[in-house]
Amino acid sequence: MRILGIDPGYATIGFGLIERERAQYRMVTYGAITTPAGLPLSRRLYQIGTDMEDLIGQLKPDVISIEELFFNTNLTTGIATAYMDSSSVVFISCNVPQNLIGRDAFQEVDITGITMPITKSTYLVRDVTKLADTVREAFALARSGRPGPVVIDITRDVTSAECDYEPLPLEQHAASGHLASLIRRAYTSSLKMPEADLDDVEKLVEMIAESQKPMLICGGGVVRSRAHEEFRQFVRRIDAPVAITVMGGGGVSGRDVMTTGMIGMHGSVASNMACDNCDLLIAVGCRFSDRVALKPETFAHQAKIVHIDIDRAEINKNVQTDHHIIGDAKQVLNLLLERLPQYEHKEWKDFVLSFPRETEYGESESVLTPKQVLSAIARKCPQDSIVATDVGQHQMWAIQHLHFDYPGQLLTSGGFGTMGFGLGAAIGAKQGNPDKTVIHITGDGCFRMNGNELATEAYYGLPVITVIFNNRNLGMVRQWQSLIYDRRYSQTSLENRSPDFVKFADAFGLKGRRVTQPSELEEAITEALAESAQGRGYVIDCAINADEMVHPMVNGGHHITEFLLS
Ligand SMILES: Cc1ncc(C[n+]2csc(CCOP(=O)(O)OP(=O)(O)O)c2C)c(N)n1
Ligand SMILES: [Mg+2]
Repeated sequence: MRILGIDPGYATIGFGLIERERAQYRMVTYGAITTPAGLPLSRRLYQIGTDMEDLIGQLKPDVISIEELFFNTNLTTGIATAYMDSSSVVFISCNVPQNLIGRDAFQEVDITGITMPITKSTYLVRDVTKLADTVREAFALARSGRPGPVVIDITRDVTSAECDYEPLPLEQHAASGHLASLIRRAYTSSLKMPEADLDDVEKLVEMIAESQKPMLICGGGVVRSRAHEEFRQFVRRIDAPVAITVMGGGGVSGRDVMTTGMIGMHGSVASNMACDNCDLLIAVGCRFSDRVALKPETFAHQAKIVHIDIDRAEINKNVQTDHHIIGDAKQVLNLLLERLPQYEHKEWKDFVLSFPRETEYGESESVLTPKQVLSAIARKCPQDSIVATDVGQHQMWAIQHLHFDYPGQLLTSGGFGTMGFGLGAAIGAKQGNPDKTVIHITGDGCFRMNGNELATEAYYGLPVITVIFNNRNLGMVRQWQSLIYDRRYSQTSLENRSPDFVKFADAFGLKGRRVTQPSELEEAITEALAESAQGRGYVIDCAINADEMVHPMVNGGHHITEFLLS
């Protein structure tokens, strides 16, 4: 942080380094190993640490993660998660002394080689005089253009070497050292924010004028660029319905009357029908993943498709488009807003909004349903609570039924689908947002992966309300086995294999409650909120039916309105 010339933001660090910090790691870590609360934060398991950093990264950029030797490989899942969801995280790893590099020394691993395909860039620092420059460059790279992870691997001798360096305030980094020449030479490099082409903007203005049935997709780029206000105005100005991708949650309020909910595999009928019938589809900061553009050849087949994205490499990658604008979502939307008159598309909107935006699941007084759990959370918890999810059916239910109002309110692993992401994410979110209630929505499968991080939560007093959707199954996989594989269930049942989650919480000194009836929900949430206000986490284990499914569902590779379930 000193090298970066900024206040300690968010930093986590492995145990070993904390111990060695004073003696050896001054250059890298001096003043950096503290959270805003002045806490050094260590984690029990290194992979979950990367999720924490990713999450803090989703909330605020510039996260630093420092690891040592044999933990390096444990970072890879977290790095891939950050890469797929464009989180700006700098990972600093420590390798063997440079005279041992390439000799298969104890715990040596070529981490820069391993992580090259899942980072924006990697650095191996063998010379302490290059360290300051490298750190500045790595942070600039992680933050700039399309955000993403960067790895700096430092040989052990460098971590204990000393040299003089010139502290530079953040504003001067771009003009210093190697970074300055990189930026000078950059043409389209991610170090340079692309400037939107005004002709491209004008062309889209014309296309909007010609459209009778426009539709928008709000992607993760809107969230990353914090362009939610501009996006809201854009929606109003062209009077178009908006579908939201998983990563776009909070880019436009899920409560907004113009939103049709999620699009794609588990998209709402309204979103998927709108996509199928629109004459102009404008996707902002979305990469048309296979979960959205399930069958690219027929995706939005009646529409001209326009892609607004910061990353040129995304254009025409998954879906063939008719027009594109390269640029940061906020900048492009502002340029559009300056040029666009007010439109009205009442008939089209009425048509789209006549389809269901949310699945109506039956309510029951005796059996707990996922919708009842989520409705109780929405009713009882503050509206601005941060929600971190794991991966599976519970993730889809949460995204479908909880409505997110601002960027960073939903924290989830979209691109990589990393089971076990949620708890680290939630702890990271609480650390960065001590005044907000943080809810961790998880499944019985995911919670088993990193549940031991309750220790971190309890030790540092970072209270998270964990809500387990306990269907005694790897439910999402079971759903596929039910619907696509003719009920040939294999390796998805966790029946009689799970711990008692309430006792599990108790083992970490946290309270919990098992809920089997709808009537017990409110009391459990009330108690959880009271515990959370006292700085203690809480676990609610909700027993739901194993046969609950995520509706709607379109099978991968199929046309977007070919619903297996509606
Ligand atoms: C590390 C990892 N392993 C496997 C998968 C495949 N997978 C996706 S969802 C899922 C089931 C998750 O089970 P659970 O946490 O109980 O959630 P549920 O679907 O039951 O709500 C699995 C196995 C994955 N995404 N990540
Ligand atoms: Mg489950």
